[in-house]
Amino acid sequence: MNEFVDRYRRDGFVSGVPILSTGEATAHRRRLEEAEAQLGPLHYRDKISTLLPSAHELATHPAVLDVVEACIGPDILVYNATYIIKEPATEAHVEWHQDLTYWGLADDDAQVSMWLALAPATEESGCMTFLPGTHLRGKVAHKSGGREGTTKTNVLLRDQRIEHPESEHGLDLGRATVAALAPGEASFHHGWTVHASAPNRSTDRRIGLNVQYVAPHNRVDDDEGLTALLARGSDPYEYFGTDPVPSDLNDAAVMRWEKVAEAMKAGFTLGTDD
Ligand SMILES: O=C(O)CCC(=O)C(=O)O
Repeated sequence: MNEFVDRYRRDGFVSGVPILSTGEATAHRRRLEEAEAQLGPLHYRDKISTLLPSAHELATHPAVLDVVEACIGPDILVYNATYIIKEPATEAHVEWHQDLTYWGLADDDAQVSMWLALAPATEESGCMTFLPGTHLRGKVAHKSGGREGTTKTNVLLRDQRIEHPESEHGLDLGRATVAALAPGEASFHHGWTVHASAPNRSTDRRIGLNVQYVAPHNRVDDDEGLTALLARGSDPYEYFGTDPVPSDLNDAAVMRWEKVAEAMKAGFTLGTDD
């Protein structure tokens, strides 16, 4: 554990952390794909761990929470969870960015993002690539939108990106580290760590569950209506409302999820590019 956390603190990310066996990862993939058959596409849908028991189990998995605890302390809230899925041979990719740009959090270090592979995440299938040490630099100016007339292939909601990372921002892409993950392995990254991912050129889907954790003392500016789930420890602050725990997958559960996800989206509109 210490070795993982030392790497996290030094580089702003750690990858290849074993969480599930291959068989367990395959079983969770199957459960996701059954849910997709019932509900339609589930790529990049906020708060999915409030709807699907499989996502909830993974977001609160003890082996995940042990790493999260070592990064942000013993009190842990699940703030958001989304599957990020790249279909085979598609152009979907993620441009260089920092997660925290748009979050408006009070304590930048009291958060961490986990990405758990449920299918092979390789260089070919478009795994994540990180720029080590960039978490220490703080915010780099982003652009969002503003590319009229082109089909949006950047997965990120607002097409946000760090444009011209080397010439304008002095980032050294030669130091980029490819973080391949076998099914069942996870990476953890700090919200200021600059990262990206390329399109999936493989013949399989690339599927990851991305979960964002915050410590309860952390809060989002103007956090009216935001919710989270206490996964470990205690929350004496109660800045966040309480997320539901998933049970049966029925119409009422879907409606409840949609409402919670809507409130989450409102929180994400706070930040600015610069
Ligand atoms: O799934 C990907 O390729 C990118 C994910 C990402 O940007 C993140 O987890 O912050």
